[in-house]
Amino acid sequence: MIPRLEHVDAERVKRLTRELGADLVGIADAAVLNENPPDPAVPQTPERISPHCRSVVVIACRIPVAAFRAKSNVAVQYMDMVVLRRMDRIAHLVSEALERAGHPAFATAAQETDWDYKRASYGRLSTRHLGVEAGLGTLGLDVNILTPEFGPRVYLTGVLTEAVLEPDPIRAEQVCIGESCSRCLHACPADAVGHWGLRKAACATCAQEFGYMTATDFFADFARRPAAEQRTRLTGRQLFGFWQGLLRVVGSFGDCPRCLAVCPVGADYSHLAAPQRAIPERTEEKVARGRAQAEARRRGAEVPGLSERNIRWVGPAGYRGGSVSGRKREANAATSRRPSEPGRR
Ligand code: B12
Ligand code: SF4
Ligand code: SF4
Repeated sequence: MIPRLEHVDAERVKRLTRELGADLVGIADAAVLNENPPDPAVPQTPERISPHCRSVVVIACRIPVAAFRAKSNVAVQYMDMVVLRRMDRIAHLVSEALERAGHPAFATAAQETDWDYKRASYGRLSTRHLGVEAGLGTLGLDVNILTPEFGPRVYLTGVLTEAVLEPDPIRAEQVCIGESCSRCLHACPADAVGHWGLRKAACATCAQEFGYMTATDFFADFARRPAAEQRTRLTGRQLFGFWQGLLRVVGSFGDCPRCLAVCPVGADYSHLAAPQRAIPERTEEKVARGRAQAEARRRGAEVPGLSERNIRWVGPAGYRGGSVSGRKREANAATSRRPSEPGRR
């Protein structure tokens, strides 16, 4: 059943969105999003999708914390898909309610990328940046959006509407603890986490095991093989992976949970502090790199990820850790820092 909105204002729209099951919701002003594209060379802006959009209702749904306590990544991989479907449904219902109340609205595609946007490496909107602009969190060292409630363990989408809704303020404080934590860097199996940046192709080898690049590589190789070898490959693990991906999307993205699992930010981390304390992927070299990055930050060295433009989404006021959630984060960080000392894994 489509829910009804008698009057349309920001508070009512947010209340309805929460009632429909969103864990977090905020409003971003479309004009501000148009003025601040994440990458100006390929502007992911509402006006590029619809010139009539005035506001974006930004919705975040958390990934159940139990999945990160499981023995393998399979639980997170499946939950990712379930959460994304639920989130799309909430966004659709919100857009229907707005439209029936007289304000045209539609939900954006949360996971698709566009071939014309940096050769399919960008979505039409960057939903992380939507989240930051709607005041839900800030980008972390690993460029995930971190929220005080659930850290990075959320997926996000947006409802583009012609309704003029009061926007939420962007956060000036950095939610990420920063270089002194570096747990995402230590845990990354692909060693893709940079200094407020990410090597995406490296990440994709783990996060998209049966993704687009794996599929094109497989078929390019397949075409070169003699018939007997082709027959063997038809019964191999990779084709099975692509089949599962087509069937349930599982495996084509959202495969690697490590930077999400180990991040100590978020009230939900209390369930993860013990099982995620030790980081098996941690190496002395990664720890040293994290320390060098912390030192560079202290010196005020130039860090591209903290450029004048990018700092907007990282939190220009820096990490303060003074809020209630901040104190919790600091306590968690203290727990998590202990095992990072070499020899104490
Ligand atoms: C494509 C994509 C990927 C691909 C990219 C593939 C490729 N080869 O390019 C890869 C495989 C990297 C990927 C991985 C993951 N993804 Co992904 N992905 C997306 C998607 C669909 C589009 C991203 C996009 O448009 N980005 C836009 C650009 C401008 O943003 P950006 O690349 O982050 O760049 C900005 C900064 O990060 C910074 N920056 C980026 N790189 C660098 C490098 C340097 C050196 C510097 C200085 C700065 C810098 O500059 C930009 C301006 O601020 C989004 C959904 C969406 N529509 O937004 C999900 C999304 C970002 N992914 C998500 C998730 C959860 C993941 C994974 C955890 C995997 C998983 N388990 O699902 C990992 C996380 C990796 C990480 N630490 O960031 C969530 C993020 C949720 C969150 N809490 O942040 C999103 C938002 C999906 C969703 N709908 O919720 N993803
Ligand atoms: S998703 Fe995995 S491979 Fe990608 S940055 Fe996070 S930990 Fe690294
Ligand atoms: S693990 Fe630590 S450094 Fe990485 S994003 Fe989370 S708080 Fe920031």
